[in-house]
Amino acid sequence: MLNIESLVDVRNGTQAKRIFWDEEIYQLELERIFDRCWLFLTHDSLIPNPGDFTTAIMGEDEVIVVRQMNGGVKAFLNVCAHRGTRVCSAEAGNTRAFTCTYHGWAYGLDGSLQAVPFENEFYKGVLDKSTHGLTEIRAENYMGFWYGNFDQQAPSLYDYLGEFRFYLDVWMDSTGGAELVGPPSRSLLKCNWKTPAENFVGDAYHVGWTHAASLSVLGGELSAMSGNKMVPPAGAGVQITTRFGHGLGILTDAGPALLGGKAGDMARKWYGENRKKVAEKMGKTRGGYYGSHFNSTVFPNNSYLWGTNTFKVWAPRGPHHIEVFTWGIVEKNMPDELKEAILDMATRTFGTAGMLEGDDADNMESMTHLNRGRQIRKGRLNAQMGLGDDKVDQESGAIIGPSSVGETSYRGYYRAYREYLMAKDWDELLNKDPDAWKREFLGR
Ligand code: UNU
Ligand code: FES
Ligand code: FE
Repeated sequence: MLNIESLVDVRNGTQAKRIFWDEEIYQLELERIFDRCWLFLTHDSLIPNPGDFTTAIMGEDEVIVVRQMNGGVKAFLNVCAHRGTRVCSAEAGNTRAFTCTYHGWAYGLDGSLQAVPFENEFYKGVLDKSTHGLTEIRAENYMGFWYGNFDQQAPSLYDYLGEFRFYLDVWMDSTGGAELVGPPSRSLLKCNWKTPAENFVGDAYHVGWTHAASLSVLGGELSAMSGNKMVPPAGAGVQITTRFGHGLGILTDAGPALLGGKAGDMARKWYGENRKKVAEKMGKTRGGYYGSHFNSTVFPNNSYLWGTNTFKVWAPRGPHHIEVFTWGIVEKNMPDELKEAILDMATRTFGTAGMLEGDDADNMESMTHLNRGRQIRKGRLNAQMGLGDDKVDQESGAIIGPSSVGETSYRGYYRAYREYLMAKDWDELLNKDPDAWKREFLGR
């Protein structure tokens, strides 16, 4: 029998290696994490007009996200109510209807079943069109970033993000908004979905080593870390974790992280000019975070790097494979020339064929597939760096690890992971003292 409790030791900062391998654990994750958490769909900027749609993946379920005539956004399972064929086989586009390729049933933008070929001639009144629309999914947005949720009991997206909004606002709301640039590049990796999710939530430790070669040729603020020749100043950053598992690491002032030359100067100028305004709008702490490098994961499988400006979904494809979706991030009001330079850098670093994406992939594949071995699979993973130094941040309400390099947000991610896997529903997750997670995390 699966002992869920023992998969994560919260106090001691360790996890069972089996979480990267076992089919049984994977199925439980689909049920208790992907069926109940908010999962990223798209951004307003990618479906601006009525009829604009994009497809997305929630867990292993394919969905359609579509802009309504009234400006709203709806999401549906991408499956025909007749014999179960995909109703939208384009990745994105603009349409007046979704027409199934098999027999031609046609659905409106609102998901209602509008037309059935030869309905009168062959169905003769037996088909109730009103109950054969597309299955609608809860969809909500924060700052134009749309997420979907299969669970009616789940808290609002706003509450699910919770303390994490304090940090998201630094780039989503600082200078007039952020937007994603698509279409996303897509690729397949041979790794468990949590290996990149945990890396992005908390790992500044690997940067100088895993990415040594890339950093040495790219330029930008992080290049000095190449080959671990420089100790990253501990005071120049923090790590953050929150109640529902979202977390980030901040490398202060490392904004145009991998952008060398004139483009780097342009980015530095942009961050420099805006920092004071951000401090006035959001306070001194967040003014200080503006123009930094954020590595971050929104629980469970949506990560982003702000400063290297890539936004990701790690879509699970079974326990040992994922499909990666990568968008570019820009601030809306940046000059076009800067946007272009940033997107070019994002593609070259963390795009599908990006240099740093490739560096990371080798680690993620080995940390997954080594667990084929029964002896290796019995072992545990260590995330103890900075254990004992974490504390509650009074301003944001999150837990903060006071160092640029550490594993606070790894520990927080897996504390939440264990809680989701153990809870039978959202009622159980929410019916708790809102500070209980902090006591569990800090062990006091
Ligand atoms: O590779 C990363 N996840 C990363 C890159 C983290 C921090 C800074 C740059
Ligand atoms: Fe970190 Fe080996 S040094 S996984
Ligand atoms: Fe990396």
